[in-house]
Amino acid sequence: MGQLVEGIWQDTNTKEVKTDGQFVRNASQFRNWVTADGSPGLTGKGGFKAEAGRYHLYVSYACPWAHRALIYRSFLGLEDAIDISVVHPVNLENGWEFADYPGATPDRIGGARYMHQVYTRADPTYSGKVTVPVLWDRETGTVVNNESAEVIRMLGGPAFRSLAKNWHDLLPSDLRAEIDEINAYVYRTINNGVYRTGFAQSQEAYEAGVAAMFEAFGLLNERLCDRRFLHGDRVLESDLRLFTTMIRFEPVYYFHFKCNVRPLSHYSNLRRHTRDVLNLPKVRKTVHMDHIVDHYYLAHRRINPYGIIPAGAAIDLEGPDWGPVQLEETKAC
Ligand SMILES: N[C@@H](CCC(=O)N[C@@H](CS)C(=O)NCC(=O)O)C(=O)O
Repeated sequence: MGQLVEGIWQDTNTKEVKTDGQFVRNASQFRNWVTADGSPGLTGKGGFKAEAGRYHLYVSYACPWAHRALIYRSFLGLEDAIDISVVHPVNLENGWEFADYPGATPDRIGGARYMHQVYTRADPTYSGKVTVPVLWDRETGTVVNNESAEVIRMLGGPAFRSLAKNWHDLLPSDLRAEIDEINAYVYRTINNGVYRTGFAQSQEAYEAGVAAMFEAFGLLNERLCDRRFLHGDRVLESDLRLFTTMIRFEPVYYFHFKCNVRPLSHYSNLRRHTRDVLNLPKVRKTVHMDHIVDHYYLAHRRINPYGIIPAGAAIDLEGPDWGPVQLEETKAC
């Protein structure tokens, strides 16, 4: 997949697979925060004041982490305040690229051909992975933050509140501890768990990943017996973070990452939760299944060398299986 080494792109391994075959994700490096007055946020330096039209998001429609940011932008009505550039879904030896594909765009800030040029524009000696999403600041010409968990806290937090046309509190303070706890568990077992399973290079690492994931499916399925969303009757941050993985589960992770202990339909409340979130109109318009399917099956050549797309990946999001949930389908346990 490649990475930058002191500002030079190299098509080399990112060393995220350890000697025991376990995939361990590298930490994101740009960790500044946009704040209401430009003072420093939780980490990094200050100078990033929330202003309409100043910030830009680089995303892939395929990527579950970038999808978090896209959902926040749509859900909160930040489209006019924050514009986007969308990469081609198939990142090969040059990493993410701005190229022709339905829905993809040029680099709207600097006209780069590759995403790694966006990183070196921010830091000419950057070393590390070139990932999306990236929150870019036009004014200082740099990356503010490339960690999706923090980007969504910024977009949903006080800094952008006055710029959001449809502001909702997705992180109510009375539920904050519970949300943090669920997020950490879902990240470990599901969001990152699918990668831990799919990128495992030993039987033991694969089995550990898949066992933890399906145990989590069981627990969440039970939690969702008597409530529509993870914390009750309104969508909150943890629902949206769970969703970006679960919407990719049937078409991609089940086959491609061998997350196939049981079909998702076995976990009827969890599947219903995914449908419920999908059918929020502001969420549905952020889901681009063509980008998702092409990315995983065509870009991950090490685990799918011939780029064969399995027949079961053709999921019809417009069909009855993924339409709005009828009340009688919400089962109490
Ligand atoms: N921790 C990052 C992870 C982002 C990430 O890994 N994005 C993937 C796409 S799904 C990527 O850009 N990968 C390119 C690479 O690893 O070279 C976040 O959540 O923002």
